[in-house]
Amino acid sequence: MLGPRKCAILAASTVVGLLGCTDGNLQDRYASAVERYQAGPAVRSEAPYYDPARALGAPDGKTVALAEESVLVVRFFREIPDAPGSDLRLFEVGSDSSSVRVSVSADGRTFVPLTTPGLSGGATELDLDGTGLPFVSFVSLEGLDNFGTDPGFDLDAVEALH
Ligand SMILES: [Ca+2]
Ligand SMILES: [Ca+2]
Repeated sequence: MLGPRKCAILAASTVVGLLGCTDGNLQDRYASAVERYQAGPAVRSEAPYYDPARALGAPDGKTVALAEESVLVVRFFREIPDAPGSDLRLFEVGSDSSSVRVSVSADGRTFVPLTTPGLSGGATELDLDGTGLPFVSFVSLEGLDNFGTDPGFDLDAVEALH
């Protein structure tokens, strides 16, 4: 009974898989989906920086404000390995001394904190070394302050370096 239906689903997912190949391979260099988003109380829901999709894709100057109590989890549709040196790069716009706590996960459920916080004013490189995870696909960012005109850490993009 399930046979034909399963085949149809497999065929459909193969098509999606082919179309999604650009997302799953080399071009999936930047976070491509919002897994979870909670805006802190300092973030106004009508403001442009409320939109977490602004953290997806390559850096474009459009940011989501990760204010105090904001949590954003972005996803890569591939495994980012812990290779020698830095493995992730955060792009932040502005220089208001904001910071963000970063955690990573392979499965989207168990997150391991990184010792290096994301810091405002450009790019912060992060190393998976020490997390015990051979690879990750999820990056969680928690806002720690409300500094700046757009409150908190102004996240533009998350890049995988390998
Ligand atoms: Ca590394
Ligand atoms: Ca952006």
